[in-house]
Parts: sequence; structure tokens; C-alpha cells
Amino acid sequence: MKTILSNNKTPITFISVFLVAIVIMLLSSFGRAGRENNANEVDTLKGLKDFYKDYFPIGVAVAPNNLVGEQAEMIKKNFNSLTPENVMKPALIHPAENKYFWDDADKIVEFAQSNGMKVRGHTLCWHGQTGAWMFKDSIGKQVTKEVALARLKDHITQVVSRYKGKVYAWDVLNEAIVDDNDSSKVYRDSPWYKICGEEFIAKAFQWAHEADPKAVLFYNDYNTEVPVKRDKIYNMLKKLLKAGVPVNAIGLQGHWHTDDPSEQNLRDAIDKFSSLGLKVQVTEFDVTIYTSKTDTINIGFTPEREQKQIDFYKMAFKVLREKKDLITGVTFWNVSDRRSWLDRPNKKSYPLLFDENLKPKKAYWEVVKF
Ligand code: 9MR
Repeated sequence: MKTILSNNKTPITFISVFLVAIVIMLLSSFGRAGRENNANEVDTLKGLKDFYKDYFPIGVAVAPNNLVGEQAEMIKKNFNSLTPENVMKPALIHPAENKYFWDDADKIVEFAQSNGMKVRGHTLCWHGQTGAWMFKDSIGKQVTKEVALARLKDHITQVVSRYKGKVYAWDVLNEAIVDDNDSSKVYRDSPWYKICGEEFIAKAFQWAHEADPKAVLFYNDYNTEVPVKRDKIYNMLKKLLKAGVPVNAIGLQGHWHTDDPSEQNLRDAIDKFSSLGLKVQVTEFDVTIYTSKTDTINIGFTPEREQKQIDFYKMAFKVLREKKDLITGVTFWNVSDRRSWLDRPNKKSYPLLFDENLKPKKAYWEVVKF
């Protein structure tokens, strides 16, 4: 009987223990799900800039038409700094000798001001998007160095003065160093360099400083992590600083792809530039899924490419967070994968943290996980 009882009891005891265990597991998993949901709710209420509030401002390059409707809301949520993607460039803001066009740049600055955002000015002196008139006289002949410098001074003084106190940082000089593995070739053969030699470089910084002594003045370039180019830039900046030129910071544009730069080259570039006492920003961040011009294009956002992009973004933001004392801002070049300057017909690059519907991509969730 005892044996029978105990034999009978065993299944009952076992079943009740089993049921109690299930109930406990269910209750605890409801609790966990509840907590996870709450965490996710909190996370989805936060924008990218909020996750990075103890690190650096997070910016985005915009056109005035990004600042309306759903994109405006998404921008206000995620970013606290704006860079005009094109409308402050010489050809657009200063289309003819005595003609300035302020409306579009004003719209961006006003939007930033009414939403408590910073503005980075881009760019005062560049070989690209600069009206041909700047370098020609009335009969189409190339102007003298004196005329070119006088025009550059007028341009910088007018633009910086207009936004004094509203634009906190300027890309004074953009892409003046040549991409050439020959380290003896330093400067890009731009119209500015051809007409003025090196002199326009120091002058550009001085005139910007005179127009707004509080503005943070940047040299901005791409391929800044490629050792040969990095060292040419470093040497130029060192020379400028030694001569007392008011250059305060360097912009690593950050047009990167999933294989480049390596973590080591990124770290080395930040360390090397900041050893000059300069602050560092990533000014035009994007990570195309194509690794080179000869890569298979239009392959689409495959799971493999998505994963490589996630890994790259994770690595880069880990480095940037670690070096937060040297980094004063990180700006993305365009708002979302809906439109990137990299896109061509039949070639979408998917380089940003937000998808075509303005929703955070998987890479975004990795970038805010720390
Ligand atoms: O994103 C800009 C694109 O809309 C323009 O057509 C292009 C013209 O050169 O300039 C792009 O922005 C560039 C930036 O001003 C400087 N660094 C490289 C950027 C991408 O070309």
C-alpha cells in the first residue's frame, strides 16, 4: 500500500511541482518582458543625440527642404547640430561678385536657433562649388593674386559676419591637400593654389577669425586616416600653428566604407591631430556598403553588407566614445537612406543610421548600446 501510495503520489507531486515551476517561469518572463518593453519604450522616445549627451553633439547635413514635415520632427528628435549641406558654399551664397543669396542659409540657421541646435558653417574656401567668376576678370581672364585674395577676404568677411554668434564653427578651408602617395606633393592644384600659392590658407583663417573671434575654425578633409595624406595635413597644420594662424580644429569628413579605415588608423589619426592641441570632429559621417569603386554595385542592402556596416559603425563609435575628450562633434552627411549624396541611378549606398522610412536601422541600435 505504502508503495502504491508513494507510486501514486509521485506523479501528482511531480505534476504540481512542474505546474508551479511553469507558473513561476511565466510570471518571471512577463515581468522581464514588461521591463524590456519599458526599456525599449524609453529608448524609442530618446533620440540619437540623447544617448550621446555626455559625449558630443550629434549633427546632420541638411537642405532647407529637410526642415519640414516628418523629416523636421525626426531631425529635432535625433540631432542637436546642423550643417548646411550645400547652401552656404561659395557658389550658392555668393553667386556673383556683388551678389549674396542668404535666404536658404538663413532658413537653416533660423530652424537651428528656434530648436536649440548648433550650426556648423560649411564651407568658406574650397575648390568645389565656387563660382567661376571668383577667378576671372570682366573679359574672362584669370585674375591676379591680389584680386583673388581681395575677393576671398570679402567673401569670408561677409559670410562669417552675417552669422556671427549663430554659427559656432566654420569649415574655413576644405580639401586643400592632394590625394597623392608622393609625399612631396602637398597641395591640391586648385584655382586658389594656382593663383595665390600657399598664402590664401593662412589668410582665410585670419579673415574668418577677425570676422568672428569666437568661432571655432576648422580645416576639413577626407582620407584623413590614410597615413600619407594624414601626415601632409598634420605638417600643414603644424606649420600654420607655429606661424600663429588661428586654426582650432580638424574635421575628419568620415566618408568611410565598411572596410576602411581600420580601427588603428582611425585611432592614430585622432591622436596625431589632437597632439597639436586641435579639437577633432567627424564632420561628414557616412558608411557606404560598397567597399570601392570596383565593388559590385547595386547589389542592394544584403544581410552580409548590413552586418559589415553594423560592425563598422560599432567600431567607429566605440573609438569616438573612448576619445570623447578630444572629439567635439559628430555630424552625419544626410538625414537617412532615403537620400544620400552617394546615391546614383541604380546604385543606392545605404550609408546612414536611419532607413528610407526614417526609422532607426539595426546599426543605430548598436551605436546606442553602451
Ligand atoms: O553633399 C554634397 C552634394 O550634394 C554636392 O552635390 C557635392 C558637390 O561637390 O558636395 C557634397 O558635399 C561634399 C562636401 O561639401 C565636402 N566633402 C565632400 C562632400 C561629398 O561630396
